[in-house]
Amino acid sequence: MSRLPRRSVPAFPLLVALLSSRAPGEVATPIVWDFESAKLTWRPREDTIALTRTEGVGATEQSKACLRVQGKIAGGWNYAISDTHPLAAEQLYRLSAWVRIDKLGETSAMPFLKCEFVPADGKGELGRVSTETYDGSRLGQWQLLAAEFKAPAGTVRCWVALEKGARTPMEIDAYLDEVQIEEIDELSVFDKYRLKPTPPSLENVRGVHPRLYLDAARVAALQRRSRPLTRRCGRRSAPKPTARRRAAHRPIAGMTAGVATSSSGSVVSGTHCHRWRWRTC
Ligand SMILES: [Ca+2]
Repeated sequence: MSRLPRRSVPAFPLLVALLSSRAPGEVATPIVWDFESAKLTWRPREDTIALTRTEGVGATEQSKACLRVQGKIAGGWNYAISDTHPLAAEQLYRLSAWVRIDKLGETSAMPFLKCEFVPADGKGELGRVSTETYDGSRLGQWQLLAAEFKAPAGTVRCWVALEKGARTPMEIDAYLDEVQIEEIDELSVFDKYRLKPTPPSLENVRGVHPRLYLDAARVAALQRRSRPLTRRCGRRSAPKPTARRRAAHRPIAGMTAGVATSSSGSVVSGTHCHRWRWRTC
């Protein structure tokens, strides 16, 4: 009779890990719902919504078919949802989809796509990420909706949905095409706000905390600028420090002595907040 090993190794997780491992530099195959195949893997959230694979209508030149989403729905968050697919935790992805909305109910919100993250046991919530909403000023036009994200820790699978935007009754007649989730190396959102080129004045202070700009001379200059405003309000000096005002202008928690800025951007010096000059006027 053979003896069992002291510590048995779970075979299924090991098999999944081996199958999902990729060579360095190898790009994962994107998850694509292009609706070119007759097999439909999406389903409506309620029976009052009809999903129809429609040929001859496509968002791109290569597309020969797409998914029509049509009907009224009484509740829930989604018009239609996809099947689930594997997704790697803590990997960067880009979700994109072409959407064309021909008709919306008068009280219907602008739809968008979302990706829902699923844990290994399928229970609980890991969260979700949404694309921007469809631009209602361009009804009847194909629009590319997208979102970039990092799959949260614990993510094993995901599914995608065409979202209503609220749980109230809504009506829609729309088309969906080329829905895709692809791996990316970095989030492009940071490039959107990056100055090209960076002005020399900012380059000189790269890595310096903004609060360090506030030296005594800078604070004095800001104080001088605030005085004319108090005079215009007919108040030349600080209001009498009533108990209510003292409570409202108590030192900000965590502030150290010296000069700093509050979370709202007000200039703070020592233990006195100069925000009262604006608020009392
Ligand atoms: Ca297509």
